[in-house]
Amino acid sequence: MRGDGTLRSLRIGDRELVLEKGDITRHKADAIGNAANSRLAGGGGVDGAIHRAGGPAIMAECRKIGGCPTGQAVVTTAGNLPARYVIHAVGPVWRGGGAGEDELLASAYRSTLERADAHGVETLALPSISTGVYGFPLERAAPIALRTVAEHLKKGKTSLRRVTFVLFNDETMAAYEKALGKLAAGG
Ligand code: AR6
Repeated sequence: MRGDGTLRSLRIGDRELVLEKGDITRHKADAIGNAANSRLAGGGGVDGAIHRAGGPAIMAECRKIGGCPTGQAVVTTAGNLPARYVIHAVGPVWRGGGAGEDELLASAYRSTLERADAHGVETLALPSISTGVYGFPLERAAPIALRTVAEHLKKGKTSLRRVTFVLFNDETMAAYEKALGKLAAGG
């Protein structure tokens, strides 16, 4: 814990939850998460960056799969990226908070973690789902994201050894550091 109550990594048994600032397309992990849309049609933000860096093989598989409901995730190849898989999660569009957004966001992360386990993934990188184009408030999304991953890492049966949130800008990094500090303090 730092003096201001923020934190960059948390050990959970022999597993680890880490925060890092950067571009997820450059991150080396067995799998990286994507913040996709339910048509798996590509778009802007991290989704656009992943398809640009990974090449057309990812979209070819997305087309075959056809779509993914909000709160769920699907797995494709990672194409030219330095990962084996991309796990495309569909977070909720923010509609003011009364439309089940919190639970849908937690569900998108849970589904991603379950898919990772199903593929024997040991190291997973995740973006901050829904907090860009989809408008989910960062201060509300960060504790949900971290709590959901921490709960999963506490489970006896998971292949995951390290989950790293790769956060694109200072604002996002600060919100997650604050939320991780609170989580570690039991909040
Ligand atoms: N690495 C890591 N994080 C990134 C990167 C990157 N290269 N690029 C952006 N981010 P967003 P959403 C951050 O908008 O809100 C797309 O069009 C960004 O700063 O990518 O779930 C999809 O096709 C933010 O913190 O995803 C959907 O239609 C976070 O990634 C829609 O946007 C998520 O922002 C999904 O919206």
